[in-house]
Amino acid sequence: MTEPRSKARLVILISGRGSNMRSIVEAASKNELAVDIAAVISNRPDAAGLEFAQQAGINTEVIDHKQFDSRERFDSAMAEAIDAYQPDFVILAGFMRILTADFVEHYSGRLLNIHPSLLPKFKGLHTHERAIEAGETEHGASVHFVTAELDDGPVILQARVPVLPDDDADTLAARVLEQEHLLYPAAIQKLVSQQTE
Ligand code: NHR
Ligand code: GAR
Repeated sequence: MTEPRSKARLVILISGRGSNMRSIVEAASKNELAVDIAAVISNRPDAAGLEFAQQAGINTEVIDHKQFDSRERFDSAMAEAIDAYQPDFVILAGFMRILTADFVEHYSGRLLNIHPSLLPKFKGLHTHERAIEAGETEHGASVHFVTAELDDGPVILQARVPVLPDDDADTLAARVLEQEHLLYPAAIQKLVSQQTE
């Protein structure tokens, strides 16, 4: 008899609403995604997603970036908290702080982000406004490995949506977000199944 292989462990980093975190937690609880969620960590004490995670029985922590006098010290505190959970993957899900090169290197090949654009288009913030402004007819989201360069790492999976003539940033964001909730669990499952092949 072979020992059952333990599931991949995730630590999820959020800054706000946490709906992508929630889609990952729900996919894991339905066994569509073979992972254990070791912890959810927020840089904002008031992140709405923390409450959902607590109610789901997941370990939560807050590491408030405002309590640190440099990005380096904030990132060191984050890494210490994350490493205590020994994760296989660290998942940025609406995490809004740019990370130092040292942090990114420490999690090389294990650090993922979901970005609301069809990368390499529209790196950075306010992607939906910028896609409409540019007259795009197609927009979407990308799950990518995080590298030191912002929104520049290798893409794992993308989802596409049309931009409709009457769209504003909010209607377009909502259409993209619906796809994000399917995309992120699918991208993580892709990596997890490669890892255990
Ligand atoms: N860090 C590195 N090194 N590389 C990436 O690719 C990263 C990253 C950290 C976060 C997510 C990213 C996105 O998907 C992400 C990718 C925040 C900002 C930003 O400007 C930009 C891109 C992303 C996340 N943040 C401001 C800052 O000064 C703060 C904004 C705020 O707090 O509201 O860090 O879009
Ligand atoms: C999502 O649309 C995500 O792609 C985007 O913020 C939203 C977070 O929603 N991420 C970024 O812009 C990263 N800079 P959520 O908190 O409900 O998952």
